[in-house]
Amino acid sequence: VTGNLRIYFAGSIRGGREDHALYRELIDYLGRYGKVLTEHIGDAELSETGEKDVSDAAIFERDLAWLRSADAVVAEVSTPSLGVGYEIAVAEQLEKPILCLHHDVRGRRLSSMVAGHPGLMLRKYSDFSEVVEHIDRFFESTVRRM
Ligand code: 6K6
Repeated sequence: VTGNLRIYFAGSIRGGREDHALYRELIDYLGRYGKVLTEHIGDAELSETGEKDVSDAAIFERDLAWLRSADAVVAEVSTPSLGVGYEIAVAEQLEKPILCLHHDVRGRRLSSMVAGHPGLMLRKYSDFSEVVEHIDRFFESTVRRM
């Protein structure tokens, strides 16, 4: 697996920031496979209100351009987020390899639109070593074959 992929990481912003530290760790780990285009998602300073000087329209435009240019998409879906759900659907239309990661500890049930999708690669994990295995397998099998 090469280390120079373009990776789009999706994680909740306005859906809630309680997992931001986890996003940071995932983004750091993904760095071994390439460039994570959306590094700001792990930023502790980024609140639910978000980057003050950037308009919603500018964010949408920038994020869709990144998504189009990405070699792979990794979505952390544990905190429900309209933006993450939308990005998964767009990535699917663009035929990108997508890995959805669900932290299986809080008892909050995942949307049927993700949990029930037969063609979506969804992996549950309960600790960091498990999530890392899912990521490694995704890049070693799925992404490399694309
Ligand atoms: C600027 C102004 C207000 O908020 C900001 C910063 N916001 C964002 N910056 C970058 N990407 C964003 C921002 N808001 C949403 N996204 C994209 O949607 C990210 O790629 C996330 O994966 C996803 C989060 O969606 P919500 O619905 O939880 O916000």
